[in-house]
Amino acid sequence: MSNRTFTMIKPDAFSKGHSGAIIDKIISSGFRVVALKLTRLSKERAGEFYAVHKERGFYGELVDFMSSGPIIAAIHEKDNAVAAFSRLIGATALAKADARTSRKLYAASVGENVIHGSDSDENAKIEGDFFFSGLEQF
Ligand code: FUP
Repeated sequence: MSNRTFTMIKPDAFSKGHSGAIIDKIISSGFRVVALKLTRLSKERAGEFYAVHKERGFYGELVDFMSSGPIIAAIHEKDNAVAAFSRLIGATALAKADARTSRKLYAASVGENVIHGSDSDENAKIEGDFFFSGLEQF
């Protein structure tokens, strides 16, 4: 089991003023910051990141949304990071998201859901590499 996961704090978290509270929760829950940057995704890069969903009906909307404003991309470290982080942010289906998770508190819909968390160790590595390189030094 890997101890790293990858996250993006999404454009809706910024436009609604929740990005600071979301980061605070991540850090106070014991996730160390391995790498973190404020950046933006072009439509092309957003499409590439979510390429696995390109046949889905929501793909165009997802790409437009993810390229609509700033994001924070980060790699975090903690024991059993992928599962622990998924619990912290709450389920994609909001009806199933636990109380006090960032998604339950701030998400407007299944699409505008304020934060991404990797769903497997393999994807955490792929997604981290999509934004950061040369992390061997950390
Ligand atoms: P997650 O693992 O929580 O990021 O969720 P998924 O991989 O299932 O979906 C990726 C992104 O697609 C989600 F962040 C939101 C978006 N999505 C929709 O917009 N509509 C849907 O019906 C399902 C997912």
